[in-house]
Amino acid sequence: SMRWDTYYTLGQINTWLDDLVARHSNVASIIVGGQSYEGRPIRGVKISHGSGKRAIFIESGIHAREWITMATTNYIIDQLLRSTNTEVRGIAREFDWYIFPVTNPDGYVWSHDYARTWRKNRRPIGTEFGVDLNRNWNSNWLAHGSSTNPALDNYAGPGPFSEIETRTLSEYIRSLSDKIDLYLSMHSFSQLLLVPFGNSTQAYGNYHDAVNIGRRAMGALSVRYGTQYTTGSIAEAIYLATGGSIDWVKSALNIPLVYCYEFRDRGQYGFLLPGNQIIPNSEEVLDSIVDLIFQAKRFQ
Ligand code: 0X9
Ligand code: ZN
Repeated sequence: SMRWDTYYTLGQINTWLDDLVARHSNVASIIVGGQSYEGRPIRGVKISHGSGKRAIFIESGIHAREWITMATTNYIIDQLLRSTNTEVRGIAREFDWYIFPVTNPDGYVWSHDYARTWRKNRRPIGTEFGVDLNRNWNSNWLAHGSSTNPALDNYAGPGPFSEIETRTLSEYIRSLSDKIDLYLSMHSFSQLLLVPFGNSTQAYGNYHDAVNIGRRAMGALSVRYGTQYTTGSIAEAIYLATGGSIDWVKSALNIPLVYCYEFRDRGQYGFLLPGNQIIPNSEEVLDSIVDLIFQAKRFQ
């Protein structure tokens, strides 16, 4: 079984996930949400305690170096299947869960084997490598916080959805869009909870509800260890940045509640968050998801 004080390689995650799903085959199955440039499947797990339920979608690890996101998402999968806590068991049963811990598998492998702080995928572009998969979605593509220079970390790619990872995953998400109530995109670091959009600070549709629900959920997150998160739109809380997954999910698919987490810490360790923070980070994030769902039910 999984050790939660160390970061797993892609191979270790796959083996662990296969084993976990085999032991819970009545409710869990391996799903494939897309493909990578180097030919790896984007593997995930579906947890379902019965048909006809609304869905929650978790996308994590789109940035290769943000290792705490893959680890935390794995912990969430583990708890949804094995927790004895009443609330966690409740949310596990109430929704169909579609969870993808490593949406950029090529980049994750590269960050383990050759370059710990690699962010992008691994497609060769001339003499350079990699497109920022969180600038490549077809929502205000290239408008802000994105580069046309393939040498840079925020290179948006030659066009919207030019990358097989974003193209295949977005089609998979679209195929489920009618049933998704909540979409979560997991990143690190800075301790933020972001709502769309990345191109303007203007409020939209249910912006105020989304922010209020998010703020209360970050209150729930802080209870266990005192960790403070800031909630706001991408544009107001960090920087203008377009072509990200949550903007596309919100604008193209109209999913009601859409958030991007930026996990621990606030920069002391940054992307190199020590393994002994995997459990506390995961516990507080799961606390916040329980609260988000509790609120979202009242909101609908
Ligand atoms: O810049 C990003 O892609 C994210 N921050 S990170 O440090 N993890 O790279 C923020 C993404 C916000 N979401 C969108 N722009 N849609
Ligand atoms: Zn990121």
